[in-house]
Amino acid sequence: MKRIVSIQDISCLGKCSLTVALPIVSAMGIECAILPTAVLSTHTMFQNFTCKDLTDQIGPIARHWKQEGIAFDAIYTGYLASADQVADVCRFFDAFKTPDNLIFVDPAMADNGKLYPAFGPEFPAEMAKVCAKADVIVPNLTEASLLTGLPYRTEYDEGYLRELIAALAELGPRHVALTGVSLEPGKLGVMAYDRATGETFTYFNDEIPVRYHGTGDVFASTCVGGLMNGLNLGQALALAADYTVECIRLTKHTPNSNWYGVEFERAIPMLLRSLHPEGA
Ligand code: PXL
Repeated sequence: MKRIVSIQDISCLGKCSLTVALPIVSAMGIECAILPTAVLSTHTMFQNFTCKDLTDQIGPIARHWKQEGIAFDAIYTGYLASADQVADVCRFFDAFKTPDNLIFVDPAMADNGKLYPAFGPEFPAEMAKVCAKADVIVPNLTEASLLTGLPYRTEYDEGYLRELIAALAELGPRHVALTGVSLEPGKLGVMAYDRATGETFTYFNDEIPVRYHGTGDVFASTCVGGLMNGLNLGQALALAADYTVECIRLTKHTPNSNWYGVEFERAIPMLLRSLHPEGA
């Protein structure tokens, strides 16, 4: 059985980060070890959230795992607690990277043109160091602009997306998948680029005009699960996009649900049917 480790926070309530990654990756038949970066009462869109930074646990946990001879098929990072934590996460990569495993980085730090409230202006440059070590990164447009210093635009053309992707690839990752992008009204999807082959991949669904917290984490977790099940990156991105859309479709009639995340649990049967169309 394949095993990954997911390095991100536990928001105790509000369906995002580890409370999304654990069930989705597990449902896809992959063991999901966790390295919590912080424990928060809720995600940071709620007022007055509590936060215990766990930076001082990363080194000791990594050392114990090394002593036990533990290895991972993928290391999947998301929301990090602080800029100080970046060096520890990079050291974790150096300790557990092998020629065969995958470093998957969701630089979860911003959306809708703004950094998340817990981060200061120095944070994107630190997150760029994490992205530099990745095989795959999955930023949204806001994160892409903060990582590269290019302007954030809500109206754009394909040239702008290609410029962002080229600048992100310059940071160092082999694959860049820009999420939440649109090239025609009513469609929303992903544009990916493979620096080694120069190939571009796009995948779009009909846009559902509602926004939920935590859908980036649903998308990233599904993509990692797909890759660990042997899908290529294009297939994994398409599966992740379809599942995320299905979660939104199932949630959109629930009143006041935006902050509480999508009802991803209800769409797990659809995810598994898509992952195993032959019924295995
Ligand atoms: O879904 C991204 C995320 C993860 N973890 C925490 C967050 C956010 C987004 O705001 O606040 C704590």
